Amino acid sequence: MASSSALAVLATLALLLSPAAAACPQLEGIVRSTVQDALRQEIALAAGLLRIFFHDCFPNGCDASILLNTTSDRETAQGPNLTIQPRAMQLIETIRARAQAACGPTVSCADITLLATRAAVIASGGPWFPVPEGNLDSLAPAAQSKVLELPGPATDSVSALVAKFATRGLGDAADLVALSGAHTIGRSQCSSFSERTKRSDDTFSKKLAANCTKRPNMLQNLDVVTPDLFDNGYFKALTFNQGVFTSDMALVKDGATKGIVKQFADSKDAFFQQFARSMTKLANAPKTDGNKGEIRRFSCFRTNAQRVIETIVVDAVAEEEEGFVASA
Ligand SMILES: *[C@@H]1O[C@H](CO)[C@@H](O)[C@H](O)[C@H]1NC(C)=O
Ligand SMILES: *[C@@H]1O[C@H](CO)[C@@H](O)[C@H](O)[C@H]1NC(C)=O
Ligand SMILES: CC(=O)N[C@H]1CO[C@H](CO)[C@@H](O)[C@@H]1O
Repeated sequence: MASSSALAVLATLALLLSPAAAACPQLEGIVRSTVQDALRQEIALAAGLLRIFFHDCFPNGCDASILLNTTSDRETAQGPNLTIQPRAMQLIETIRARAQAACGPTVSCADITLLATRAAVIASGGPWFPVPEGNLDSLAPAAQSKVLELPGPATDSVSALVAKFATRGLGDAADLVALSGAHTIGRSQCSSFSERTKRSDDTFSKKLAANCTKRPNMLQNLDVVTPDLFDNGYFKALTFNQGVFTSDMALVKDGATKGIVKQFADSKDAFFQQFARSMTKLANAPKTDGNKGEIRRFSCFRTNAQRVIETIVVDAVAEEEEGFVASA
């Protein structure tokens, strides 16, 4: 009796804590093993997932709108998009297919994006953080005006960045500094920091420029201390003036943020605590029209309606072709 009511309490707690886990008990294991296997093949996928998480949640809340890629208004064709990795997008879709095979269409691509990003942070050595579940998948890409509000690597000053982040519920300078700490496992194309290397002539900038001249398509590590490990090496590098982006260097120069950079360089725990808080805030970024949408059932890359239209078109073409063959 006592134990069955204890079980009931536990079951209720589990429901409260995690609706997705209740709908699909295998989900967590599927996410963890798929992400770990993928990172063993290609460690840069962790940075790719973080990038997708950020670019999905910042414009209009976490709704997997960035993954929709069949129409010309897709977000990956707009603005600051060059660092969205197709293979990281594919990893999210692979998890969706596996979760759906195990549990039916119970988990959205938006939730999978959050869970996969957290799994990648943990697999790289970083902290766990709570994420909201039950996010629905959007029926269309986010408006271009919202996508263009994403911060760029080169152009924004610290005060402009803090103001931008504040519009998404991330109003503390510590949020900006901690989320920039995702660069601890980040990679970048040369074009994203050519501005910085053109304007500076210190040894580090010269080395960056020389590497890019030699191999223009290389991916530069953003944490030059411990590139594959989620730790506070990025902040240590900043204190040696070895930040790759102009916006990285600005953090260690600006009065509003340099003390926080120093604090995180000195204490991995301080960084992890703030990073976890800020990631949860970003995962709860505002959605203009509330939590509206669907659970994508066929692919994270298209809405269910698009799939139905495509199927009708394909069937119609197939019938026409059959008719053609029959009459030939
Ligand atoms: C959408 O993205 C996936 C993953 O990158 C890719 O495999 C697919 O070809 C893309 N589809 C279109 C229409 O661009
Ligand atoms: C430039 O390339 C060399 C050789 O790959 C590498 O060891 C070095 O760390 C790179 N420099 C920077 C600043 O990343
Ligand atoms: C990878 C990708 O889709 N890049 C696009 C980013 O957006 C610009 C326009 O802003 C396009 O020209 C690129 O093709």
